[in-house]
Amino acid sequence: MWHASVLTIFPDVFPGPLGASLAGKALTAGVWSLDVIDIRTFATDRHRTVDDTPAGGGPGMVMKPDVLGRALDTVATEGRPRLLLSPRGAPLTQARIEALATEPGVVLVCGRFEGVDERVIAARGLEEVSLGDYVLSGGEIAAMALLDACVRLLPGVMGRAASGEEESFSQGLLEYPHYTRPQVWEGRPIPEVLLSGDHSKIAAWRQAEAERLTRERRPDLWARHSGSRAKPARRE
Ligand code: JBK
Repeated sequence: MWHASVLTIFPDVFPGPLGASLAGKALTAGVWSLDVIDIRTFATDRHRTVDDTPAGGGPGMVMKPDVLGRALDTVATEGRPRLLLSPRGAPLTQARIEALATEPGVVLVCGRFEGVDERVIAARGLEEVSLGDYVLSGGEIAAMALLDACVRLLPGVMGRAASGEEESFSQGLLEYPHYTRPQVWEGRPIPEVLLSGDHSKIAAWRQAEAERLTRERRPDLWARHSGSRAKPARRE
């Protein structure tokens, strides 16, 4: 069974929204399992200290390597990658999520404070991965996002609806626009082609719309998509 271990100082926030979604049903159904490890239980002092001031000075606090190291050493990793959710990591992509979903599972470390002592990252082989270039107050929400993205790919979690979506994403394009009844809403009609019943015309329209949206909104994705299609090199 695909197995996730999450190390956090806020164990109560798990499974959080994962418990309500498809991922939650799959968890109950035994498609995957989740164990949440409270890092604080590995502190040894009276105050259960998990952080300390940064060496060299400066603002904020740093997660102590000894406490996190002990917590990690209780997790039977068994071929699962150990990931630290961190803005310093490589941005997660659908391709990486697909790879993680085919692993035996993941071990996720949620950082808090200004960071995690560099030595425990090195000593326990933590790979930093990021949700995006913005500041969160900790890795918990990022860990939930990663888990949601992986779990929906596990066999039997989603029906056919998912596969189509994935296909369009792995094509490297944004989704085409969607419509449903009523046929006219607040004076806005559904595009005529979608009511034509001409399936090849509909497919062509959707492809063109997906390409237009990607060009307009995500020039980065568009450059990769259009650059990756085998086009004869232009000679000048
Ligand atoms: C960020 O995964 N992240 O992107 C992440 C994790 C923890 C703190 C952060 O600020 N961006």
